[in-house]
This record gives sequence, structure tokens and C-alpha cells, in this order.
Amino acid sequence: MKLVVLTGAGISAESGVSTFRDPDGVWMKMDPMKLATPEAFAADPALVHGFYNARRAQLREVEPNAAHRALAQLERKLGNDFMLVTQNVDDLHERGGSRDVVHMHGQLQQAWCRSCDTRISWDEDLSTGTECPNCGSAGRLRPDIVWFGEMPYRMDEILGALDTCDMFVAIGTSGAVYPAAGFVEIAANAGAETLELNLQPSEGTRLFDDFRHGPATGIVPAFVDEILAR
Ligand code: BV8
Repeated sequence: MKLVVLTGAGISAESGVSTFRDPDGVWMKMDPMKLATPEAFAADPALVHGFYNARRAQLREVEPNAAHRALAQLERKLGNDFMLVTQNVDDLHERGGSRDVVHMHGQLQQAWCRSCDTRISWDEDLSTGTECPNCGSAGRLRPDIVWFGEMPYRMDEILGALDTCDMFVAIGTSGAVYPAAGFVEIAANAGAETLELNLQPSEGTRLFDDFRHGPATGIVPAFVDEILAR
């Protein structure tokens, strides 16, 4: 069985990472257009660096949870028949044991030099004066995050997997951001069974064949046990 899993902020919520659109979510307190667009970065790079520096630093305070670990178990069992796509920019899937994670919206712990086009692992703060360790340019590094209006990463691979999978599962995502929100329809049109695992019905619940609602640390390990028993 070929399985594609898409995760969103809800899978990391019980680890202590804020979601975006829940009542106390990041975008309920801050305007994404001022923080997560190329235009915002051009207008006020120090503000944008500060926002991502705080979120990068927060990763040191959090740990993966049972849902991240369960998906790693599924990867070990299904091997190449499994694709894990995440909208999350944290590293909790990797720390939970997943080896191959498609970070379609980039990663907090990676910087991208707009001078030499190199991507570099980055654990520290970035500032408007930070020098690129590869080419030496100052002030040309940005967080390697896909902002609104930019093309998400590895779309060809993702679309290829959606076209050939037997099952598509969306976990902890509101279905508010495209193109990820459209994956369920692509998979369904290709004949896959579709399942939503979320705390509560998402904006797109009606697009799924089936759904289970509850905290990810409960419903994801239960789902993985079911698949492993098949
Ligand atoms: C693109 C930066 C072209 C990273 C993020 C009008 C109509 C349609 C589309 C558009 C439109 N105007 C503009 C667009 C396109 C736009 C878009 O979709 N906008 C929306 C807002 C309308 N998209 C883009 O610009 C994308 N690029 O389209 O390029 C293109 C063309 C063709 C083909 C391909 C591409 C780029 C999108 C990148 C956005 N980057 N942020 C960062 O700073 O982190 S978006 C942001 O939302 C996050 O990064 C996250 O990745 C994404 C999705 O959010 P979720 O993960 O779903 O989180 P959310 O809080 O919303 O939901 C959490 C869910 O978890 C809830 O349902 C909750 O109930 C649940 N939950 C909570 N606790 C738990 C739980 N579930 C289980 N257990 C729990 N304990």
C-alpha cells in the first residue's frame, strides 16, 4: 500500500509549538502579511529575522511527541511506499525518528543565501548583518522558509506521489493554505482513500472519505497501529 501523509501545525501542538489559526495561534496575534512574505522581508528584514529567530530558539525547548514517533514507525515499516510531507518548519519529525521528510514550506534551521544561492544549516540567530559562511556576503541570508506568494518546495515529487498513492492522510492541518489544502482532491481524483486526523473538523473535512477527531498524540498512534496490523 502506498501512503502519503501530510502534516500541519496540529501535530506539533502537544509538543508546545503554537499552531497558526487556532484561537491562540500565531496568525491570530500577528499579521502574516507583515512577517511571512518576500515583501515584508524587503520592507523590514530585522522584524522578520526577529520573528523567525524566536521560533528557531523555541525549538530548543520542545520535544517530539507520540504522533511524530508513530509516523517514524510507519516509515520504517512501509519504506519507499511511504511519503511524509510536512507544512511544518520545525524539526520534530526528524527528532521523532523520521528519516525522509518533505518540508514543503522550508525549515527554521536552514538559511538561504540570496547571493550564492546556497542553503546552510543554521541554529543561531540571523540578523541583517550576518555573513554567509559560503560566499562571505553580508546581509544576504534569509530564513529558508516558503513565504506567501512563493512556490512550495518539491512539488513535482509530491504531486507524483499523490497521483499514485492508495491512501492520503492529512494530520493536524486546517486546510486553509494552498497548494497543500488541495492535496486531498488530487489524491481522491487519482482513486486514493482519504482520511483526516484532526482535533476537530477542518475547513476541508467534507472532502475526505473518513475522519477521526481528537488530539494527535491519541489518534495518530492508533491509526498507525491499525495500518501496521493490516
Ligand atoms: C503558492 C510561513 C503558487 C512559514 C506559511 C486565495 C485563494 C486560494 C489561494 C490563495 C489565495 N490567495 C493567495 C493564495 C495562495 C496562498 C494561500 O493559500 N493563501 C491562503 C491564506 C488563502 N499560498 C501560497 O502563497 C503558497 N504558494 O501558492 O505558490 C503555486 C501555484 C501552483 C502550484 C503550487 C504553488 C505558499 C504558502 C506558504 C505559506 N507559508 N507560513 C512559517 O512561518 O511557518 S503558511 C502557514 O500555514 C504555516 O506555515 C503552515 O505551514 C500553513 C498551514 O497551516 P496549518 O499547518 O494547517 O496550521 P493551522 O494553525 O492553520 O491549523 C492547525 C490545525 O491543527 C487546526 O485544524 C487545529 O484544529 C488542529 N490541531 C490543533 N491542535 C491539535 C490539532 N490537531 C490534532 N491534535 C492537536 N493537538
